[in-house]
Amino acid sequence: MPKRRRVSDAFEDGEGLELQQRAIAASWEQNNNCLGAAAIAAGEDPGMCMAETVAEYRARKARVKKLVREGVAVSCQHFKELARPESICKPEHYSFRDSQLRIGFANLSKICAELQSTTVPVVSWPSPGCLESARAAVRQEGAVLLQGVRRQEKELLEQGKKYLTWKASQADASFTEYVHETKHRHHLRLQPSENPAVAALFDTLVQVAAGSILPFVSPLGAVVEFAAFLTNPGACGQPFHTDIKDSEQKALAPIYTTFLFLTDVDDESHGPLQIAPRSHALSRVREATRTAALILCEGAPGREVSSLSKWKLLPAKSGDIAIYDGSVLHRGTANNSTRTRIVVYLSVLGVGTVPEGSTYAIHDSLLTPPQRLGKLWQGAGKQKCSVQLDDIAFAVGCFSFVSLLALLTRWVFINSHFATQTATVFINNDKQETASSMF
Ligand SMILES: O=C(O)CCC(=O)C(=O)O
Repeated sequence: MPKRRRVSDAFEDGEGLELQQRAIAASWEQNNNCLGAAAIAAGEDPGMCMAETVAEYRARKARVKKLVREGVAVSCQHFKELARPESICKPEHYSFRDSQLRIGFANLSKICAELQSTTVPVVSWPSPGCLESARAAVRQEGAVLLQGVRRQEKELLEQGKKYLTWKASQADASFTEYVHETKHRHHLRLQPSENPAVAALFDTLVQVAAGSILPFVSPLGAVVEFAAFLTNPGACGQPFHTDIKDSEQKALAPIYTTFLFLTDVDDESHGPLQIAPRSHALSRVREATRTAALILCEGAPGREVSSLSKWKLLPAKSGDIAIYDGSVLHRGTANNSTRTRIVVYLSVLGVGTVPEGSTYAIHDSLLTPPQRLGKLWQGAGKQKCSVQLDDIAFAVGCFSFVSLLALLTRWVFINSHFATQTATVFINNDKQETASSMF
């Protein structure tokens, strides 16, 4: 009789990992304290599902949002200066302006055709000017895939993968977060102190985020998400969505997510991340692009449309990193393979009014006090950071500039973690309109 494998045996080899993932997926379906338990029992899609009760979930979300609003959000009032042409640091704001709601049919067909052949830029790392290219891609297209950026760190990637697999097998309410298309997916809040590999992954993500998107969020940009996604075999594709809601509010702080792959995503069956280029809030063609994207999805944002496979970030090897703007349309696609896709990610919120909609998948300990990118980068592993010297000078410059500004004003309270709280004013004077959400 063949030996029955136990979940705890599963770390030994690749097959074990796969077996374990299947076991996790099965137990997740049957045993968690799930809002959709009745739906599951009836064999239906559970919809919103998590390992905590509704009351616990609401209380935790209220707490996290309060901490983000009061602890992380920073007034732009004193950083107006940063927007001056001579300044080295120009933090961005979302602006849901767009004049393109009446696009006209001919134009729309043209945009659809163009969009179908558009891909998310891929930047090889290292390569001359890779940082500038990455920033330009995020600004113009809403996302970038950095190929090669951390592929050398094989041991860390392997340790991270094993630890997260183990953690998923113990999923409970204290670290399980909501995720779209829950079935066969895990979304786990992390904290650096829980495991050395998680701490090292946090540092890696901080270094890459600081090296690339710091100019968009300023050194005051704060970590508002640090979590992992495990997408098991059998997971369905998510609908296209944005991580933040459209808003009439002015000077909304942007969110950027740095997404590190711990497993290879070689082809479409492995559940790649898919992103609609130019659909982010800072895109000049946002509304037209979103309309076109919906048309191209044949009216169903979760539908698999072969002509849009160019939007899938492929291939992504373990150690590659995607960076995307939280306002861009994106989704996790179906995992039709036998391989679990494992990703760890960090999201950073810039300065301005806190946007609604983000899951804010973060452990409380990272919000008390808030972890600011400038300070984190100054501390952890700056010496290891593979960014160019001018970026170091840039960040240090920004940091000193902001510090000086902060010291000169009575309004700003500095504590040892560089936390500030004041009223909200905005930097850019762009007219802002609400654009209705398509998806
Ligand atoms: O798993 C992915 O590729 C994307 C996940 C995502 O966007 C989400 O769950 O909100």
